[in-house]
Amino acid sequence: MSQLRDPSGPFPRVLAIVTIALVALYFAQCSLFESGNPFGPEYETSNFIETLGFGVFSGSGPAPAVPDQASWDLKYRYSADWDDHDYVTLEPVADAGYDTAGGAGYTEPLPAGLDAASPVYRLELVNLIQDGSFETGLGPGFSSVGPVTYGITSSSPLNGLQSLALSSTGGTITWTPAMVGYPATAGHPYRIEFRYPQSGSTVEMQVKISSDPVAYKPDNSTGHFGAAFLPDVTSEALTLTFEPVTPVSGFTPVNIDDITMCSRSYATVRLLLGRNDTVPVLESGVYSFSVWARVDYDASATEPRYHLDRFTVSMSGTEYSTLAAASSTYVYSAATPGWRRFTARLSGNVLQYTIPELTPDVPVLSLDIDLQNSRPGSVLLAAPELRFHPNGL
Ligand SMILES: [Ca+2]
Repeated sequence: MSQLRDPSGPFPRVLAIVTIALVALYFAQCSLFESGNPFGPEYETSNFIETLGFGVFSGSGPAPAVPDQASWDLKYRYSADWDDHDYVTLEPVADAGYDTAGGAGYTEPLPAGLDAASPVYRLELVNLIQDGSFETGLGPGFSSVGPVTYGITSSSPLNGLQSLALSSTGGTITWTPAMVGYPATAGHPYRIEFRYPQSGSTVEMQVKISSDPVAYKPDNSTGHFGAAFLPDVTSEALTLTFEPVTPVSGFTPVNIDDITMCSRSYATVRLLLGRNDTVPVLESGVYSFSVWARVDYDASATEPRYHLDRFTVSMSGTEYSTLAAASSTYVYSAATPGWRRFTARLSGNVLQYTIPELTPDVPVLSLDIDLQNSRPGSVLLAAPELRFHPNGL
C-alpha cells in the first residue's frame, strides 16, 4: 500500500468545498450591497400603500376561498354567518367640491400633511331600520295592548326636532318597523339601539325583541339602549315591545329617539398585506398606519344618514406574524368637523414574520378600521398611509 497521499483524496476535496463556500459568500455579499441597503432612503420617505388607496376595494359580494389581499376588504365576508349583504360600505364621494380632501365644499383650512388632491371616500355602517328618527312623524307598524300613550313629540327631542314619547299605566306598545333593503337572516347577529334620556328619570321601562323572552332595559346612566337581535328564521319580523318592568306598575312618560339596527359582527375594513404587496418591500420593523377622517357633510343627526359616532384604527398580525400596536379612535364631534388624522403605531413588539418557503406571498400585516363598537352612520376618509420607522417611533 502506498504511503503517498492520493491528490484526489479527502483533504483537497474539503479545501475545494471551503473555497467554493467562501467564493459564494463573497458574491452573496456583493449581491447584497449591489441590491441596495434594505433600509435605504426609500424606507424613510415612502407611503408603503401609495398605490393601495381606498379605491382598491373588494369588500362586496361573495367571499373568495382565499381572503383577498392587497385590496381593502370586509372581515365579515369570511365569517360563517355572513349572508352576502353589504352591511358596511366604502365608496368614493362623487359630489363636486367634496370629492377631494381640499375640495371647495370643505371650508376648514387643509391640515399640513394632507394632500388636497386625495380622493375622499364615505365609510358607512348601514342602518337597516326605517322611520327610527321620528323626524317625519310616526311610521307604520305601531300597536298597543292595554292603557298606554304613544306619539311624536317635539318637546325635548334627543336628536333632531322630534322623538317618540311613550307612557304606560299597565299596557304595552309594540313597533314592527319597516326595514331598509335587507331581510333579517336566521342566525345572523344584529344590533338594536336607541337613545334615551341620559339623566334618567325613575321610569321603569323595558324592551322585548321579537320572540326573544328576555327583557332588556335601557341604561339611564348612559342614555343608551343596546341589545342583540338573533332571528330564528330568515325574514323574521323585528318587533320591539315596550313594557313596564312590573306589568301592573306602568312607566312615566319617556322620550326615545334614533332606533337603529345594524350588523357589526366582524365589521372591520381591512387591508391584508404580504411582504411583496408594498413598495418598498415590507421588512420586519416598526410601522405606523394612519387615516384622515372628517364629519360627513351629507350626514346629520337624523335619517336617512346618521353621523358615525366612532371607529378605531389599528394594526394586527396574521398567522405568519406577530406585533403589538396601539390603536387610535375617531369620535364624532360637531365642534371639530374638519379633517383629523388617526394613527395606529406599533408598540413593544415590532412586526416580525416567518413566511413559508413555498408560498412567500402570504399576508403578514393587517391594517384595520374597526366598526365593531359603532352605531350606524357615515364618516369621510382619505389618504391611508403606512410608514416605516427604521429608528423606531
Ligand atoms: Ca329625532
